[in-house]
Amino acid sequence: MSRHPLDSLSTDEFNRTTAALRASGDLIPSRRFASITLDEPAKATVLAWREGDPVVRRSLSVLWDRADNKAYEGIVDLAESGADSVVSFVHVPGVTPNFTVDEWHDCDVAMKANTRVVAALAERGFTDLDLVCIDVWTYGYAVMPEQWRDKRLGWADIWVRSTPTGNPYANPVSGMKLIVDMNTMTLLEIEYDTIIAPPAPVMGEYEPDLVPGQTLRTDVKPLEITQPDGPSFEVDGNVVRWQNWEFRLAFNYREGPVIHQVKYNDHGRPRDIAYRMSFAEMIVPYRDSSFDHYRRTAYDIGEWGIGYMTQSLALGCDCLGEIRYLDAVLPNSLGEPSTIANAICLHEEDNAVLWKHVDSINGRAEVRRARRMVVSIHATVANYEYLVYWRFYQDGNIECEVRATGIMVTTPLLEGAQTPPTGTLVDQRTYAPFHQHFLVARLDLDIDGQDNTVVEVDSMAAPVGPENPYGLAVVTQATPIASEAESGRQYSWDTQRAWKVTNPNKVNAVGTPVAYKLVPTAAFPVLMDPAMPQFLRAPVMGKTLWVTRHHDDEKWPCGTYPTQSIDDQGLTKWIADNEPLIDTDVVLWYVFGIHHITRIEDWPIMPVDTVSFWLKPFGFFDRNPSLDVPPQPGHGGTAGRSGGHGGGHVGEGTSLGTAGHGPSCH
Ligand SMILES: [Cu+2]
Repeated sequence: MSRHPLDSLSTDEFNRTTAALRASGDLIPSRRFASITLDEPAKATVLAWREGDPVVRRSLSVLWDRADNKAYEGIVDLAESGADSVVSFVHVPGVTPNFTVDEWHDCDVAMKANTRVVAALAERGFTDLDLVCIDVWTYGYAVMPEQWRDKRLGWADIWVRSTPTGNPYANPVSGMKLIVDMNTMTLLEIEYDTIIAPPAPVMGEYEPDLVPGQTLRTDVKPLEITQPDGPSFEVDGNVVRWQNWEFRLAFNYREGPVIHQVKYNDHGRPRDIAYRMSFAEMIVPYRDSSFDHYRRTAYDIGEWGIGYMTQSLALGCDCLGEIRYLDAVLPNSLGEPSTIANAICLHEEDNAVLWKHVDSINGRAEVRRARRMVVSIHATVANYEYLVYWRFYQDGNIECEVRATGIMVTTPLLEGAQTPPTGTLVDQRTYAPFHQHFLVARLDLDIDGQDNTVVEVDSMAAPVGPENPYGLAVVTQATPIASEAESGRQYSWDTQRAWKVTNPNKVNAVGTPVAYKLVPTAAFPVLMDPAMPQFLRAPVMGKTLWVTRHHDDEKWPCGTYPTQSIDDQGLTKWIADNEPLIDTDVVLWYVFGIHHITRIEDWPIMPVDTVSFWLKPFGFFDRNPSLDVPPQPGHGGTAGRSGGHGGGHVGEGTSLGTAGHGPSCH
């Protein structure tokens, strides 16, 4: 039952898609599905749609043929009558669709059954294949062996765990890569380094019973989060409503969660903020040219799909408190759907103080606690995990946080060898190479409607002169990003640069255009020659922010098919026509992530590295929009007597703990 044009495909719709393609003769036994997803209706169509209108449902399938490696795109119309039809089925020349989870597992099985692989491992002393993990990756075209560039080609690392439940990524089999034809699952070659370091004596375990001498802390007391009356949000189909916010959730194999039609109810008036927000690409170049790592540039969204990698979440472990979960449904490579139970976590969190002031004269304290609404997923991409949190705040802020955890890739060194300058020594004779995780957030913001202008705002010191005799004046300079020729903006620490998405047609109470500000945190430079092959595939990495004019078909900044790509078929192509960007429907592409200079403390499992960016109202509201947040009922305490400017002390010489039960905080 479809209720809205943006609802993700259901189990039934996946099944009907494969049935229609089989009936039409397009799904022959040699073909596999790289993906099936909602053929998302055009933005204009969705915005014109009203409750009760007919819902057009179409699926988009990407298939490839394992017999001849050709790729196809198929559109199936999922008619309300049930009379489904294949609208189109076309060969897409010269592209390689994303790799699938099925192939990752099939490759592991096939290589362990290969006599050459078994013999090569035995030669190194590895005879228990149950301890071996074959971890297949994809390539960029330029680093693929020339003779196999026409193949669906994988290259595989080999890892060996120390015990059956040990860290699968603790012990690399260094200097040896398997080159695999992924269509036939045949081994084409074993590539060897010229000099091979023997396994290093590492302690790579994190499960307590495997860590020698590990005892667990005994001073962690229970911490319960309860909401006796339930959470303050409601989930209505795929729509979430909470504290003036409303948005619609979707999920697909590639982006994972997609947040649509974000609105804020401003005193009874629902106001648009975003049409669609998601992660459009992730590029992880390893910045180490050694044999083990030069191929290692991962596109976890375009090559694999973080939707496919999304894990079921466990209450009390992954999420704490009063949780509502949404399931996700995705197909395997045969087109058969299955459900990821508890894929998306929805919950409220306390986030300390929202606003506060203590009146120094009369001692009155007014304080509000902050809450945020969180939408989160966890994706496991082989050795790494990415935890994604979209957070909505009571003051109109939106925060997008990503936490990286999991296991770093490591390499053994030869006895007595220096650690290369491209990595950090993390254990005995073992280093972890530097790498970067570039995430590209696609932010189709609509600030009070679609006609918006992006303005780059720099802070600068005004010249010293009669108007500014002490050189104290700081001014801001706002420069509109006028057309796509000016797309590709760089963060500037020196000017504390930020970008505002303004609606020049709508003003706030003081007469300035309403806006939201993109606060550019977690940005870092690519540090790569733009003529190099991995840069040519993903020039999006080279700038902090790109702005484009909205087009429904512009979703993937490194191209629809970045797997085995030579060069960019995305952003740089879209901006080549230099479309105007003033007072029009703009899309922001924010590039952020983790510049991972590896640490010893990241071994053997990384405590989360946390990065985020913010979207903050900037003249969107007429004043602090959270004045209406009620005080905490029945609790609180006075702040004690204030000691003047910023120097207050709490309580009166008693312990801090006794100050809490005085008069209420309102
Ligand atoms: Cu990392």
